[in-house]
Amino acid sequence: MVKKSEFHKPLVTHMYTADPSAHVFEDKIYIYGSHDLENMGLDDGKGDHFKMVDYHVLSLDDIGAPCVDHGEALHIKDVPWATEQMWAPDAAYKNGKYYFYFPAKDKDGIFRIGVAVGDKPMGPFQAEENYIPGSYSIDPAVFRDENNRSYMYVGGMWGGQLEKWRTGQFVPFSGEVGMDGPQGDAPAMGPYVAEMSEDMLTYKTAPREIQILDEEGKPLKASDTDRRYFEGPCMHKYNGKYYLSYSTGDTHYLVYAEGDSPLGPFTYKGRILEPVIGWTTHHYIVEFKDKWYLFYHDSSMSNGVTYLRCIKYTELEIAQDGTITTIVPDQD
Ligand code: FUB
Repeated sequence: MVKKSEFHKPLVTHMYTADPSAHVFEDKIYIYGSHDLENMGLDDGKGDHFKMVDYHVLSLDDIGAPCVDHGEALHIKDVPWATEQMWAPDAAYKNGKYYFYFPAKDKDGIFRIGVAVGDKPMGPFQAEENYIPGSYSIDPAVFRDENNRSYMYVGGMWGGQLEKWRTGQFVPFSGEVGMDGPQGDAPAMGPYVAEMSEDMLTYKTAPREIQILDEEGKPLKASDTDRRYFEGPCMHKYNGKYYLSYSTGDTHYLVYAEGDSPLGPFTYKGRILEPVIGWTTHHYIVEFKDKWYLFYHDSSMSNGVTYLRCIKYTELEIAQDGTITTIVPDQD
């Protein structure tokens, strides 16, 4: 079954926002996302036109309530190791502290994942001196399981540099964007997952690749661009099963896969959101007051400019067996 999205208004209109993650802290929904800036540049296929430099935290007291902008929570000038491109972030809470996770390029132009710590869900956050050792690529998403173990999912193809790490070492792009990853019938790359250490500041285990399988138990192929992983991982748990959802990038779908462990493997299940206005699609799935919501973005507020996006949300229908009703976004 397919349904149309219900809430299709930008969360805020005084600035461009993107890449939402959403968490229920202190009985409100806090939204952690990117802050898009005008005049960021031309699209070179490597994502260089996304030149964001800071983050604002947003919150909703309730569904349908006005969205509050809590102001700047972190700026790149306060992150000692970062040089540019503060992309999709996430946040987590543990033992009285809030942890804000974000990707940025280091002094060698390599995407790393940083962490900044605060006392309140809206920040401000104090960045650690260095990035998380052993971290790379983009789009961190942290999931805390019921046994209190936390996992970080990361990875973005092309501009997000995931395929540069196929050998375990950073290998610069050889030429055309998109040609350094697996091709044709070869297994597509998956996102990477690492368990977080007790203090939430480092990885307890080295990042390892997640397998996403088709209905026959075979790895999705690189050529299967409607279903294979591209970027923007998110993890939610429903009735004891784990659901990895993500963007398919150049085919512009949000899709999901089901598994029995937070480490995978996962089996492809279906689509969550049909393509939105704009190139990128990025989301987060969160439960609030016994209902489920999809936070996502599109480029409607800028009439389609790829890097000028706005965060929106809508209710998600999830059946008892975990099946998610596909949403068709409003095209305005
Ligand atoms: O905002 C920059 C990048 O665009 C994000 O990291 C990706 O997920 C895509 O939304």
